[in-house]
Parts: sequence; structure tokens; C-alpha cells
Amino acid sequence: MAKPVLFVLNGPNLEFLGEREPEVYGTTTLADIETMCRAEADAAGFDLRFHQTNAEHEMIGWIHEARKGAAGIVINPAAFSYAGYPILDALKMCDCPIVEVHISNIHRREEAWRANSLMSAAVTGLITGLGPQGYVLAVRYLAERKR
Ligand code: CA2
Repeated sequence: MAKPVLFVLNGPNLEFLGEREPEVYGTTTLADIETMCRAEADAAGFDLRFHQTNAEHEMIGWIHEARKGAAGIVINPAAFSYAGYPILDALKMCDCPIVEVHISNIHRREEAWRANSLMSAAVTGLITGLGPQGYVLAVRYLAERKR
């Protein structure tokens, strides 16, 4: 039988994790985060689709794919959080649980606008400020919820 599928989706500029602003985002790369998520998903018997994009239409395409029966979505929308209304609409069309993850604590950032994620209105829950571990906890939550 096919394994249930979890999606981990990453928005703009997150391919630079580990290289830029380590004082805010740490030194873990997105490839490291993928490895950590994959280990968690594998151990729980889930298939993982891990993606990053700088293009809104590509993000929407993956959310549409996830709509066709995925067990859950982890999304770090990055700056799509603040202007990505089409992504918000796509998330609202999903029946599966969705966890929004931010590496930094968006409520503690110098720029107040970072706290106002549009996506939070469409997700099951939010993890912010726990660093890369937030992704792993989100995958674990979705895997346990499905069991
Ligand atoms: O804390 C997060 O995970 C963020 O979603 C990261 C986004 C930012 O716009 C959110 O406010 C919080 C992306 C930050 C810009 O991209 C960078 C990527 C790697 C290193 C530095 C910046």
C-alpha cells in the first residue's frame, strides 16, 4: 500500500538559509532541514515531498497537489506570508491539517509587519521561533494526527 504523503513547502529566499543573517535564522541550511524532516517522516512511515520556490504559482501548484489526499502540509510561506492572497485561497481549499512554520519568532522581530501573517487565518496551527526544530515538530504532529 502507498505511504501517506506529507508536504513541506518553503517560500522565497529560504534557499539562503545558513548563509545569510545567521544571527536571526541560524546556520542550518534548507538541505539540513530536509534531511531532518525526511528522517522524521520515514520513521513514522510517511512519504515526504519537500519543496522550495520563489514563485507564487509554483507554491500554489504544490498546494493543489496536496489537496488530492495529502495527510498534511507544513508551510514556511516566508514573505508570501504578507502578500500571498492567492496562496491563502489555495490553503483554504485544503481539507488536510496545515502547520505554518517560521524559523524566527515573527512576533519578536524588529519589523512589526513580520508578525502579521495572512496565512495564520487558514492553518491548523503555527510554530514560530523554534528554529529548524519547528519543522520537525510540525512533521511529527501531522504524522501522529494521521495515526
Ligand atoms: O522566520 C522565518 O522562517 C521567516 O518566515 C523567514 C522569511 C521572513 O520573511 C519571515 O518574516 C520569517 C524569509 C526571510 C528572508 O530570507 C532569508 C533566508 C535565509 C537567510 C536570511 C533571509
